[in-house]
Amino acid sequence: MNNLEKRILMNLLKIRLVEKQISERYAEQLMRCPVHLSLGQEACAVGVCQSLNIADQVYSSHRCHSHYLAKSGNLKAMLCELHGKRSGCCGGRGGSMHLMDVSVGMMLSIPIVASIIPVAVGAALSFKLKKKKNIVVVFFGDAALEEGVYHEAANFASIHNLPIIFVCENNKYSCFTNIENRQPNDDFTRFAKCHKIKSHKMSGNKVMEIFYKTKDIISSIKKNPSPFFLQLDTYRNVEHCGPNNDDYLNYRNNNEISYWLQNDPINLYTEFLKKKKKLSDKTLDKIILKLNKEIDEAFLFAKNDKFPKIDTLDKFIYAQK
Ligand SMILES: Cc1ncc(C[n+]2csc(CCOP(=O)(O)OP(=O)(O)O)c2C)c(N)n1
Repeated sequence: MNNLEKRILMNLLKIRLVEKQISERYAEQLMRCPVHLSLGQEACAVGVCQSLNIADQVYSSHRCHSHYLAKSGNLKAMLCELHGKRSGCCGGRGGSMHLMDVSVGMMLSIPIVASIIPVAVGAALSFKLKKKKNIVVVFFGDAALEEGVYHEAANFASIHNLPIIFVCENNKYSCFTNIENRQPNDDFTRFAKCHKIKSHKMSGNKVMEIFYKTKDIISSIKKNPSPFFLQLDTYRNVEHCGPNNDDYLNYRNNNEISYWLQNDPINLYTEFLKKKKKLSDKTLDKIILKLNKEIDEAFLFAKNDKFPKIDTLDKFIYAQK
């Protein structure tokens, strides 16, 4: 395994293992915020973020754990945030849907569907005005395209040739409603073409392909600044919101579920490495053990951290000067 392949593997596994532990520990009720897990969607975050520099910026939505971790967000600060604790990345006030770590370019996550998109476009405008060569990436789900503000922001980005990649993680569902009941087809590149934005639709479960595609997009944006729309088709393995499985509600059929589980992004990648004789089961077990140790320590840290002080309740409501 070369360094890049190893980094990608570590990132994929870290997101998977952190979220597995969140779902296993959730019933203890120490984490009291809702959680929208990215299990099954990890390759989108890792493939895109591995192509970015630290000064490139990422913006995200309610399903932001994978983006935060893929952009190297601090794990302890994330888990403290989920526990509502003082050392959380938002001081314990935001919870799972408000992850940010400005020190590594993970700028902001907002759960109001699509509302992050114009904020990210504003950041791209700022890069342009300051003549910086960096890129903004905004991650959102397929339902965000059904909000008018996506179109307003995309139009602005196109007119002003802004250095932004719109990454749509299409997991086919807006909560429980399938895309077939919401749209005439699932090719969302049409929502880019109408704004004269270049676009591409591909699998969101093949991490290396996403990585190389994003690299190409970035080098083209750096030569000739303009927005790009990337549609990544993927699937969430668990319920829309929460740590459990809600397939007993029958809004997803068994064939569909088993197709996507057979195409799990992490299995696809580990199988690829094993086939090339770059990864053995023993090495994989070792990596998992090491990551789980780091994750256990971070959970313990979060558990032992203090809650915010009550007299700070009305602080931070408005930006501090
Ligand atoms: C403006 C707005 N409307 C409704 C909601 C409630 N809501 C939360 S998540 C969600 C579905 C989002 O689906 P998508 O954007 O495809 O992302 P996914 O959850 O599939 O990752 C909805 C409707 C919301 N948060 N904001």
